[in-house]
Amino acid sequence: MYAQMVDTGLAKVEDLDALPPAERAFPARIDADVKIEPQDDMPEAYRRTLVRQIQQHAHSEIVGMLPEGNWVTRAPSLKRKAILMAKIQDEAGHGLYLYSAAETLGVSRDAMTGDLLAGKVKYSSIFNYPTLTWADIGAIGWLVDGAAIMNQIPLCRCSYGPYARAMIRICKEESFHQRQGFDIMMAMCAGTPAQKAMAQDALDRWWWPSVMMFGPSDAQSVHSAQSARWKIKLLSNDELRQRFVDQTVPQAEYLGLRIPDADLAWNPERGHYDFGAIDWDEFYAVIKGHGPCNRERIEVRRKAWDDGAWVREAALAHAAKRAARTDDAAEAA
Ligand code: FAQ
Repeated sequence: MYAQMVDTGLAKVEDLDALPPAERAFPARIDADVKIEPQDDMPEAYRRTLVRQIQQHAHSEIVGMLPEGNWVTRAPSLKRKAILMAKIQDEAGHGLYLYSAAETLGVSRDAMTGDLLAGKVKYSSIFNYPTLTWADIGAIGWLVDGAAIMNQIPLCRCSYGPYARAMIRICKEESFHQRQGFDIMMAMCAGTPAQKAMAQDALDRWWWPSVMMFGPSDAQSVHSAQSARWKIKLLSNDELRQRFVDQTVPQAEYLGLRIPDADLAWNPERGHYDFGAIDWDEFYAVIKGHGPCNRERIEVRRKAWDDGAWVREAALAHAAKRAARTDDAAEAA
């Protein structure tokens, strides 16, 4: 549903003639939509930007499993439990594709995890909010996966090959996730008044954090201009946010739910919904580590990393033994 609907927004990059000849090759490739591959020459700043964004994205997928994992044991039926477990497993897979894509840029997974645990890199603000009721699982699928798809479809066409290719499969799976969330919301909205009230409460709490997920306004976004020039970003934070609002409002109407924004109104001149002011103080507090669940999320990741140390050690020892056996066999032959 979603994956096919999002315009990828490719744009021209810059005036190549204005650059010294030695610096034209890279932007010319970008301009011609030739993918940049790991072995290609690339400006160091391009590499660093990708490492930052892709690892932040990977960490988000992994940390994003935690709010939902909280509900595996409490899902209301066996079927819902199985669906939720499959979704959470998908998110783990997304994290792995993305860590692998970042590794092609010469950064190790250990280093990326170290940076996350040391608070040097971010993960998505949205995963610092708690999941209080089952309806929150519906709201996450509907809104958070819906917002993630809106942002990620253009990334399938971004300039870095391994990232773009990883995003194709991720987007297909996110489409399924969005539908399962909407399905939970439909069931709750067609249920008892108490269930519908629970769905409304989840929308009330998840709406604004979902709108914030797209990042700061274009005027405040520090990386956007350069990332757009490199075709890492094909649509701006505000463009994507507007598309998300436009697409989601009719869905809320279909569910019979009210979006918690008194200023939300269709603007026929713009052909878009106008919406109210975003609480940027809240956004910046959350990304600086002061959201409701930041500390808890990092503690869980740290424990998982520490508890898994013996598995990594065993896997390395096993790989070393196998390599030694292969060498011995080659020498004997
Ligand atoms: N949260 O200059 P910009 C998902 C930071 S996946 C935290 O605009 P940029 C799947 C930004 O890093 C969700 N930090 O930055 C799922 C920068 O700080 P830095 C993740 C944020 O990179 C669903 C500073 O603010 N998706 O949900 C956020 O050009 C359900 C200035 O911002 C991706 O990562 C934020 N929301 O644009 C899983 C997509 N926004 O790094 C489980 C790929 C901004 O200088 C369950 N990433 N910041 O310290 C992107 O598209 C971009 O990186 C943006 C930010 C759009 C997120």
